[in-house]
Amino acid sequence: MPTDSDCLFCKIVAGAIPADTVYETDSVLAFRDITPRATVHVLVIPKSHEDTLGQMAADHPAGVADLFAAAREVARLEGIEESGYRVVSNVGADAGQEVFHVHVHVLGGQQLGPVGP
Ligand code: IU
Repeated sequence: MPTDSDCLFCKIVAGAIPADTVYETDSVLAFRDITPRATVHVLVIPKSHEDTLGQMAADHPAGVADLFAAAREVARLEGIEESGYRVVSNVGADAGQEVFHVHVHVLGGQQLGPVGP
């Protein structure tokens, strides 16, 4: 499995940095964001390192499908599947991507504002 020794999320996958895991499969890990921006704020990441969702969509589209399936499962486990939730990924600098290991944010548990800048 490709890893990047300098990557924070690869270190979480390896267990070298602790995380509050809420869901895990062979290919995906979901854990609570350390700075939650909503009542529920969980990050879903592939265990295999890729920098951005855009790159992953080009290189490994089946893995992108796995991420979204896991996001739905996180929503079910967190009890927000019926009330609604947001799945969002920042891709690159203008979007404000801080960690260059693919992740989708699962946000919910409250009324969310409009998507925008
Ligand atoms: P972004 O889409 O790359 O901006 O999101 C990165 C997220 O990773 C952000 O919401 C951080 O709060 C979160 N995070 C984390 O959960 N644990 C960490 O140790 C670090 C960042 I650094």
